[in-house]
Amino acid sequence: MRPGSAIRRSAVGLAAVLVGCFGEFGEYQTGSGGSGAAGPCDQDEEACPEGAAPSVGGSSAQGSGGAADDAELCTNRNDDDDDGLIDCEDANDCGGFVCVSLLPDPQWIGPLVVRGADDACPAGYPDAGPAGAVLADAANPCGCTCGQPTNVSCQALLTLYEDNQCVEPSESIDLQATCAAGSGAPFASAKATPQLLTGSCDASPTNPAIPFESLKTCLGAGAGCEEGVCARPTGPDEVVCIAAMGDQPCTARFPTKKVLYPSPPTDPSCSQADCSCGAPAGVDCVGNVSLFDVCGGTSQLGFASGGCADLGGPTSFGGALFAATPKAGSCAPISNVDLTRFGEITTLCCGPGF
Ligand SMILES: [Ca+2]
Ligand SMILES: [Ca+2]
Ligand SMILES: [Ca+2]
Repeated sequence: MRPGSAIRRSAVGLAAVLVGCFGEFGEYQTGSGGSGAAGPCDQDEEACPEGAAPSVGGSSAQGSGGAADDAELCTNRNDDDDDGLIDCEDANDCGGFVCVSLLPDPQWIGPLVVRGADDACPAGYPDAGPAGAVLADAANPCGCTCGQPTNVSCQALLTLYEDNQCVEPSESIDLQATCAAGSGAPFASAKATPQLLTGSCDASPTNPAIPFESLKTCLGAGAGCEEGVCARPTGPDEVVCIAAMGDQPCTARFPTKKVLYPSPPTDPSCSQADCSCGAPAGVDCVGNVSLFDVCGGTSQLGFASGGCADLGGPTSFGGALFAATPKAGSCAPISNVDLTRFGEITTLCCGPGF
């Protein structure tokens, strides 16, 4: 029985594999983190025979009758028991583990589970992944809000029909608040479709007092799978993350983004350049079309935008305008922050467990 040598060997092997496979993640600590004084079963549930408790949060009690010498560890990318089978390939020893394909490309590592900075890593997720501080409820330390839309104007596409039920279009005119000349041709019905012409919102960057929380991640990523990695199932209630260096977009599988800062930014110094607003959306441009004999002349008739207006017989006009009183609407805030100015950040993308 050489439990100490088993742990030492697996830790060294894992360190080499992680540095080689994950490149920039080589800085993260690898290995089980144990002293080597206890047997594999005491160090890490992976060292025990599998199959009884395939959940991260589950008990580590296996009652297997003691540690095997050089037992297979299921997430260390080594063939620990020298039977030619690595991690998930070693089905007898790693039966509670599954092959999962979770990583969008090789720059990501995972699966990771998140724990408090001082908490222990759970069984099956023995290795230290990225650690640092995250915002409790956002990815970005600079807030961005948008005021109500201002300088809003609307136009309407006026379509004229020869019939009286808006079936046979004859011509179309863009109408705004100033009178546009008409062709003088007769028509029997009309429809005005309003749309937003101009408008904008003022952007307000904020530099809020943000609660950061310190966390660590625990990596469970073995080998022996044709696709993906060998991992202990977490159960659906566990939050599982993947991580990559820098500011990265998240995926549909792991939609919740957290930016992991090496240390909490004490002074984000958010400025106007960090925040802008999208075009107004949802503005109600409903209004009225007025038809004139000539522009500047007397109003001949009017109708509301939206539906078909039956004008009660052949009608012609020399000028028309659209008057709207735009209401409501809002602009989406756009963050322009380059998060990398806060140091060597890591993106965590998190989603439900498996
Ligand atoms: Ca192994
Ligand atoms: Ca093996
Ligand atoms: Ca084996």
